[in-house]
Amino acid sequence: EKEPVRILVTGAAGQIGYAIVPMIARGVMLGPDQPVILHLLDIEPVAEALNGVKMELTDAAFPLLKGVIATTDPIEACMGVNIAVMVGGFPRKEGMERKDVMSKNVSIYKAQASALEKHAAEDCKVLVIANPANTNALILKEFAPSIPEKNITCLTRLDHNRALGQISERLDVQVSDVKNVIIWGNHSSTQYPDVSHATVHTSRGEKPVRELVSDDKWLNDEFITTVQQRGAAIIEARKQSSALSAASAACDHIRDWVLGTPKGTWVSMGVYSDGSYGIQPGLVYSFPVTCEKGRWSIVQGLMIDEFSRAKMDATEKELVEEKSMAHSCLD
Ligand code: NAX
Repeated sequence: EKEPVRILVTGAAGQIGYAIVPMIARGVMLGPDQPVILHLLDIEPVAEALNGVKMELTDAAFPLLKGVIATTDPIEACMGVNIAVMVGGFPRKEGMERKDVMSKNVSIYKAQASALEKHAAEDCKVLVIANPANTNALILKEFAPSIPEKNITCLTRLDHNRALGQISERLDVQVSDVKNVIIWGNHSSTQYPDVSHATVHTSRGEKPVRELVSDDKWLNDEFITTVQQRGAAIIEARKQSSALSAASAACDHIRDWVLGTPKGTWVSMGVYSDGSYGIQPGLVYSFPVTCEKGRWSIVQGLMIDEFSRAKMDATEKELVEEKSMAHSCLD
């Protein structure tokens, strides 16, 4: 039997936490033959609820689950973890300015960066989900200088999966037959869901989405805004933000990162920019990536037309602004 992998979930008493821990314990994230030990972190006011989650994990008797640590101490939570899924954060409440939310989250990510840097396993892979996800990941990177920048990512896979879902509904094809959409930039409403290189598997081979959906107006307009605004549409419908789809996307993100992307397929991940596609280095920006042997690399050489360029630049600009806002919160 394989050695168990230690997985930290912060914000584990919250909505996404409640959805993701059973997925991890069932092997959805790392496969059906990989034992896991869950490290659950949340804050003191919800310590009792966190303990309730631990009780339910015991009651579910998951064969792959070899242990659960539920704690409000970030150091204990980070000890020896191989994977860190950072869901914990301060939500935006009515009447709060963007800067106030930023300030709360930046200080959380600064503190947790140090705990991870000091106590996580060497080569720990980090996925930041809590918003502002890209900028929280950037702060974590800046305050954990000994963690390789390649190991710090943020979640845009939910947006990626939403784009696949929209194309599949529009063309009435299986979602598993659609691939290679791209989410560029920020996990926010400025993100750019791009179908320029996306294809659908058909009985006549791989066909470009742009050929099958001949309605350019829909692709360049409604499709993009639907994906950008999907989070708000879920809140409107459910009166709570996306949780099961976010948890599922987080499992997809880690699974593909650790176990590799299928040949000929790429996925979207928020990663530290190396200047690819003219995006300024020093931002956590979502790119198309392939993964192999636990390492991601940005897909190179895709043709970018003027329409795409403008949208990629707009979301880059927002990330530059978020970065400077985050730094000004730390001053
Ligand atoms: P919840 O408010 O249900 O859960 C958040 C949990 O974090 C709470 O239990 C809270 O006590 C805990 N927390 C707060 N400060 C903490 C700290 N310092 N250390 C540890 N835990 C702490 O929110 P939920 O719906 O689960 O969403 C979590 C985060 O994911 C939010 O920031 C949300 O905006 C973000 N999302 C990001 C998505 C993405 O695609 N990147 C999509 C889904 C989601 O909206």
